[in-house]
Amino acid sequence: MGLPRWMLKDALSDASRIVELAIKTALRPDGTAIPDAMMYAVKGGKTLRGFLVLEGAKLHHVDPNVAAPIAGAIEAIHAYSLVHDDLPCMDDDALRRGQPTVHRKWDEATAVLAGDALQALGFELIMYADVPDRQKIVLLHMLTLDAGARGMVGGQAMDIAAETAGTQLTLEQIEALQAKKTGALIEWAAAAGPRMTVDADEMPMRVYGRALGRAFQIADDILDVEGDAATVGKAVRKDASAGKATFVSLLGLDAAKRRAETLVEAACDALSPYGNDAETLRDAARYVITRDK
Ligand code: GRG
Repeated sequence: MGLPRWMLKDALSDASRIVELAIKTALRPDGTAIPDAMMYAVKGGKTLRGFLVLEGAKLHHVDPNVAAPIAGAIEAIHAYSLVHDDLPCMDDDALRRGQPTVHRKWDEATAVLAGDALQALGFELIMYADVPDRQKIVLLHMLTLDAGARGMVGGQAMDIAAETAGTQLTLEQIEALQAKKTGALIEWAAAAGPRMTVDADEMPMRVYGRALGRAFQIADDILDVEGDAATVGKAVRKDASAGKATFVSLLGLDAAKRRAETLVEAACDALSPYGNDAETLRDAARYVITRDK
């Protein structure tokens, strides 16, 4: 079942090209390192979130040129989160996407500022999308919630608090943390397509995005155990060495894999109102748990 793998690969590399162009177009050289550091931080990822925006838009008959700034927006916010997550005061990582992290290539101040500017750019890019004003406000409002203290930042803060708490999190607590830290942006990206149009039902894509986000995070935990740093493009075995509770440490590898598979089935089922038109999104869900980086 499913489409040939090259079709998904092509869709992901198209998404990278579209996202990079949308971001490059909005940047202006200013004699500082910030625009270059921002562009550097955007490049080299899988562009899963940008792809979800573009594919969701296609499913709702929204022109890719209209969706491009919105795909750029979510990847700019995602890139900012990675730049800040890699800082010495957070995860202190030297490698991201197989390249030196922004604070290693430039310096900490540049990484903080490039991350700040990428976050602002995410909101700016939504303003450029040629969608009805009401839809723009919904997209912006939901992004403030999903990226901020009630979403990704809140999840990151819970994660940091858990590291120093002395007691390990339960499975339910890990799920709640991850729903914010990783899940919120993925769900936003999946819901963006229907939100660009006036009367589409956003629920199927939200349910898909929520299940996909949960599967994605379990796959990330599995990659931390089974992955190879050169392929993953960042340090691995970090969870175990930090003594961190994850799906893998609490459930074991096999049960974690089964859980991820069940979530992928749920994600695919949520797309049934779209029939065969959603096959690329179903492939993306399967890819999320079989990826090696
Ligand atoms: C610093 C505010 C702030 C938030 C950081 C998302 C996040 C919150 C931290 C990243 C830590 C991490 C590795 C989380 C696991 C899931 C995740 C977001 C992985 C990276 O996403 P991919 O695999 O990355 O889509 P690419 O490089 O492909 O874009």
